[in-house]
Amino acid sequence: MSGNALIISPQTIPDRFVSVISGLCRVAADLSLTIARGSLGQSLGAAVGQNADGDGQKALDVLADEAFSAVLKDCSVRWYASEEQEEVIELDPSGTFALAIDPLDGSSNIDVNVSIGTIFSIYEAYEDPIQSFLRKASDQIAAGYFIYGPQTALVVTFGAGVLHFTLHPESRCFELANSSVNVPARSSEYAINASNYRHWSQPVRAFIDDCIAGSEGPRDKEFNMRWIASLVAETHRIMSRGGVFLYPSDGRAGYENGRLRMVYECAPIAMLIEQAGGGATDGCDAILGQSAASLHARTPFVFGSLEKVERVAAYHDLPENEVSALFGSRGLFRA
Ligand code: AFP
Repeated sequence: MSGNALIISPQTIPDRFVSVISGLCRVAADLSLTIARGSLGQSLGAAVGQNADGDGQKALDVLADEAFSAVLKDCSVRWYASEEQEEVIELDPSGTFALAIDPLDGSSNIDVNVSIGTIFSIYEAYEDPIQSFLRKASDQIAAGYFIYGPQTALVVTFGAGVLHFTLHPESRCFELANSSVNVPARSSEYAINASNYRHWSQPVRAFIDDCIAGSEGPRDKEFNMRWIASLVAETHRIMSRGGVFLYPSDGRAGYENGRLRMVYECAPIAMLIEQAGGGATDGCDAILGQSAASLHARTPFVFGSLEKVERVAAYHDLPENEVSALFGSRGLFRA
């Protein structure tokens, strides 16, 4: 664990969050070194079991969860909800925060040197542990992610815009890189796991069909596609150059509500994206207006440049005959 060196400029963080953000940064700075050592250290991508929901757990998932929960005991966090823990854990009975976390997102990329991340969400703690998290996503008082890539960075919001910090490789401090991150309004990039095409609903297929049709279809312009399979890396790209990300519900067993988790993946990303001027929905309705039915509940997730997210919702409003039509006869979006 890093010493007590200054890890982030306290004047850039609202006073009440300095302790919890500094604690998160200390663990993230150490994780970035552990990840950078790759196979020179312990086997980070080794399968070590399953989490509460039956998802495969990698060594780094468990290591990250243990490191964050240990540090957050001293950061005014009363309730700790993690993708790697079945139930909510009480860390500090006198704490004021309820913190939800995906300690290590993108596990399938650990062994192939692709960017991975940590996602966190902070609420005021209620007396009741589970109700502290099963509430409107708009109740969040802070949200952020760490991305462990060519740079290690923290992107965080406290409800008044989005801040971007970069971990300085020599000083090991997170230094402010951008005090006002905004999602570019215009982009020609979409992100979706296209191998699931046959499982998607018709509106999602129609939206992607029209992107693929490019300048020969109703969108009348060319598009590019990306899929990294690390939500944090997709988010960081969209924060930087716009675009739209889709992980819709699909016909596969267990994917009726998509793959991504409401409490510790979609709600925090939605807060960040909306604070940066973008949009975040379940395909139709804003994520921030919704609450999870259970701690590990999944939700379909569409986020990015506002105009793109609104267009995806519009495809869901198309009449059946239009959304099923080949792009040439799609009424709403004829060029
Ligand atoms: P893992 O952490 O299990 O690798 O899942 C990562 C993730 O939750 C999210 O970060 C990706 O966007 C998404 O799953 C990738 O899902 P597919 O593997 O189905 O493309």
